[in-house]
Amino acid sequence: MMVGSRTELLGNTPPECRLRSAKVERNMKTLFALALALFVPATFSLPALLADDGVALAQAGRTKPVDGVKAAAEVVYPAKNEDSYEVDPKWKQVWADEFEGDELNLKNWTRQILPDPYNEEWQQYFDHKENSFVKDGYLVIKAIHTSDKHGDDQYTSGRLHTGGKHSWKYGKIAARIQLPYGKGIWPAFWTLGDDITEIGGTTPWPNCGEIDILELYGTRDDAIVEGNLHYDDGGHKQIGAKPFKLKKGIFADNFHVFEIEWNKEKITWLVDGEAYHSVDITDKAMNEFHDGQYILLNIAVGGKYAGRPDETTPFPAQMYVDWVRVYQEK
Ligand SMILES: [Ca+2]
Repeated sequence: MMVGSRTELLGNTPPECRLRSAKVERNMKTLFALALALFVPATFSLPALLADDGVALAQAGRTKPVDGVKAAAEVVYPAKNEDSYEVDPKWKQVWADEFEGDELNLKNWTRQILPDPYNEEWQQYFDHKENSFVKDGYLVIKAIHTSDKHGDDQYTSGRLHTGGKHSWKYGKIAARIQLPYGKGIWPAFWTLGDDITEIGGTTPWPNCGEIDILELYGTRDDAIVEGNLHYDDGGHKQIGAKPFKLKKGIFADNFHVFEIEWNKEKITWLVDGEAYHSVDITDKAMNEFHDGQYILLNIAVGGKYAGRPDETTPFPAQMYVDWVRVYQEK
């Protein structure tokens, strides 16, 4: 999910300056694009000029409309497919939240408040109960469009984490999730090092390590998920797991189980029990992945990696989480 790219871009300025700089930089970009638009031939479209590099790249990679995007009416939350998850007896469950009852268990989770997030994302994270709540055995996260226009700060969303409450080193970290979909929607199930400065620790990102168990970029393809590792090796390093593509339909159609198996040698990513990628973590520079990590769940909207939502994007974007479980080897 890339926590720290704002810091990376803007260096060691105090947080307040960084927030302001990011906004000022964005406004300057817009003004420049508007001024330019007055003088360039009509073959250049204004939206194309306004798009930042990440979006331009994401769009350039698309040679045809996104596969499988459906009208909101065709996707039903929660889906009714049965939970057939089974775990090998070598694993012992050490923690779980099954999301029973009517309230989010605050002994497990914190609703993070983050009104000006990372990666030029457009949503604001709040602790509003309409953005994250427990109902009928599910944790529901909703990204809500709060105006009739698209742009920065026009959406509220939920970002939940177990930081400061529960973290784990090694094991199997799994969740059964029905994902949101649509252009510019970027849901994730992921982990961060439990000593990260963001929650009051002493280790800045990416030195704390980040394991993306699941990311879906709605702008690219709602049938593809991917995993990523972020760490420090004399600067930010990233290793991407090869993407996993569904044979049929999109991830929003049904619940799927997303998980990693993590030991001192490697991290393996699985979808519905099928292992699709492994990364060796024995390199000395990857010490981040031999320490405690806590779990996060969120829906981002827009951003330089995920593209921008528009009138084709269904809102609210919804993520239903049936359970999150952590196992360790017996
Ligand atoms: Ca449940």
